[in-house]
Amino acid sequence: MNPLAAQNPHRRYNPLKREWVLVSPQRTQRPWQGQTETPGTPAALQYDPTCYLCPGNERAGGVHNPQYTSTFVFTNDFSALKPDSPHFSTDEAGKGLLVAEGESGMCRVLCFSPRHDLTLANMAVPDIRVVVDAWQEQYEDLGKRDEIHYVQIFENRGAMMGASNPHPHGQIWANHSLPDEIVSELGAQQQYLADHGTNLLVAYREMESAAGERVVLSNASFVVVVPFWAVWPFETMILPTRHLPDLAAMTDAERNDFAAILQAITATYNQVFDTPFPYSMGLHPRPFDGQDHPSWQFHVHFYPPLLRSATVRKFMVGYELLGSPQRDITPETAAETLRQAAKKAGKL
Ligand code: H2U
Ligand code: ZN
Repeated sequence: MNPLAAQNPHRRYNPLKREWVLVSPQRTQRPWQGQTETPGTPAALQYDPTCYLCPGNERAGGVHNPQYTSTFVFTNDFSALKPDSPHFSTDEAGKGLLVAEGESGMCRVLCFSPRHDLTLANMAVPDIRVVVDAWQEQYEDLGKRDEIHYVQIFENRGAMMGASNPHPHGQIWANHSLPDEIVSELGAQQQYLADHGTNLLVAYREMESAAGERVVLSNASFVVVVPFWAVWPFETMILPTRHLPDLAAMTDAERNDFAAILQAITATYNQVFDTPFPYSMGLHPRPFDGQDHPSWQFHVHFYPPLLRSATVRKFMVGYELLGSPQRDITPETAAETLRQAAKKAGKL
């Protein structure tokens, strides 16, 4: 990394979204008298009679969960998408200004464990492997439907990220049109392959492994890096060590390694400020639209909001809404902090 970048304002290019982020390392000492958050506390009960995700309990609408003993998936009772939603397209007066399209799809909730008090960070790796298998089943089950072209698997962790419940769970939204993030990542990866004859994220992972300064964790099949272009203070990506389009293409050993790296990075996050670390996390497999997408590389994004302590979060406001995203601590400094946390967590 150019030493000038460690001390001076600069912008970094995100080749995966073809956007820029402003980095202002000289700003990390500024005082904070603004909003503080209540740090998350771990759930204390193994079974919570008031939790709508615990086994046997009643959900909205009066359905009872089964006495599940492993993972459990159900259709979201408040789905944002419906499978039978009509397809239509409107463009008022043909001016391209008032454009709308019908959108169909399905939303599901996946409980990672019957235990209310667990999280990915303190689940056993073989139990996370069961979650990985459930994700893969969902990816294929939803993706193979004609009306589904993308399967977005994600987890909101912690009240700060809008998670409605501490019970370990994630969501799956599957829909007909490709979401904007996917359109943007797909376009960039296709263009990169056309221009360079190599996969963007495969080449990027190789560079990061060789440089080492932004690598947080790794195992035989996956590497966790703070992306060179990270926007959130402790943002990370999980990248495979070989070209891997989606979950279905993972070998048995890779699924175990994927489970292990998920456990390691979430446990690492919890050590950064010694608090349950909130985040939004999501899997980005290739679109499931009948095309091959040779340019696409499977990856995972972690977007945690915390900035300098358990109670001070980063806000995406002002210049970030009106100009471009901005960060203070450099990705290299964040990676060093995360490596220290990984050591504390016994993962390095
Ligand atoms: P989040 O914690 O990420 O919000 O996910 C929980 C989901 O569970 C949320 O999308 C659904 C909400 O719609 N839900 C049900 O499907 N049934 C319920 O009884 C409550 C919540
Ligand atoms: Zn529960």
